[in-house]
Amino acid sequence: MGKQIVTIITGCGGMDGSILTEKLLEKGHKIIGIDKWRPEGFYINLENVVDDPNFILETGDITEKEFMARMIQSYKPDYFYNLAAVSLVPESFRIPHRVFQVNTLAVLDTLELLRAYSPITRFYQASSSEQIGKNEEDNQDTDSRMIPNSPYAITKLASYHLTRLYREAYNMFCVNGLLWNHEGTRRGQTFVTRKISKAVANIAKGKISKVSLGNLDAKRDWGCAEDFVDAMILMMETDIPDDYAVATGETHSIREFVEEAFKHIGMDIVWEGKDLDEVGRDSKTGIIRVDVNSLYYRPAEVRKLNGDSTKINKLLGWTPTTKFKELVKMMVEHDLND
Ligand code: F7E
Repeated sequence: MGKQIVTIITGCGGMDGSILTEKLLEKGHKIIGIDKWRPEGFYINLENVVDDPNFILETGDITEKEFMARMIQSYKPDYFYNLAAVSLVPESFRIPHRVFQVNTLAVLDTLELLRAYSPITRFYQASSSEQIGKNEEDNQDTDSRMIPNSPYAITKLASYHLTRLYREAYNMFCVNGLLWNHEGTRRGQTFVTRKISKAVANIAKGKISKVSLGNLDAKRDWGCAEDFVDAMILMMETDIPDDYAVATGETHSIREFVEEAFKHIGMDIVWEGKDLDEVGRDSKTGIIRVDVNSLYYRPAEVRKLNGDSTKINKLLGWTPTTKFKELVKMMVEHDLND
């Protein structure tokens, strides 16, 4: 039997981190999961793996260099997936300095530590379609002009280039997964898709009467987290390190997501009014089920994202299995049964 593969995953308790942990445990890896300390019982997404003998949870903060040095020096991982981040875009307008520390400086420190102590480790950086920002062209990919439009996007763009540079300058195996929005039943409820699916389910259960949202006209290319995690693994297991765009190629507005989600509880939403006065009513009863609250507007918005994953499809054979309609259905049904 060969040596067991050792993999560090930062942000292992998040949506992507927990899915990746499960998939790599199935492949026989020993997983060192790094996440911030949280009160006992809070790692809901890790329920399936906490008792696995091949899973070690290391609580700590990726901005603490001594902690990260200890992780890298003691485990000397074969693979390092950096999925930890402040990932909610509005948060980056509120606490930009902290977001730079987590999303950029910690990445720089990690790359430096790997270069010094474990240069053969393969490194994955969770890059983001938000980096494309104000560039609204169709079929965006890694070659698109990047015009980041939030502190979050700027931190991710800096880390994207650091990752590319360490690959080119030091010949390290460093890859960027430029991932468009990806969602699922483990998605946090502050992100718009899960906020909607959860609210629709709670409306059906009679727990709440409506959901309040921000910009209904922003468009996103939403894929399924499980598919996108498969893409990460492919990028890390191929021979040549590179950067890849991962998207479904379909783009839909928040408004369309709302309409599609309500259909699953038998409601058709009809819109009336404009901007902050817009509401969505149940077509049968006239009851307001959606309204708009300026609280959820951002100081600067990314209006349209639409990715093109031709490169990863051609080179690594990746293709999305779940697109918009199935994704909405899966999320609403899950929340209805919750
Ligand atoms: O917003 C609009 C909002 O927060 C999507 C992160 O994973 O994907 C994600 O970033 C859109 C925006 O995701 C609400 O203005 C309307 O236009 O679900 P979101 P995001 O900002 O696109 C990228 C790829 C990442 O890398 C990020 O880490 O929906 N919107 N009303 C709303 N958004 C939220 N959160 N809440 C609302 O009530």
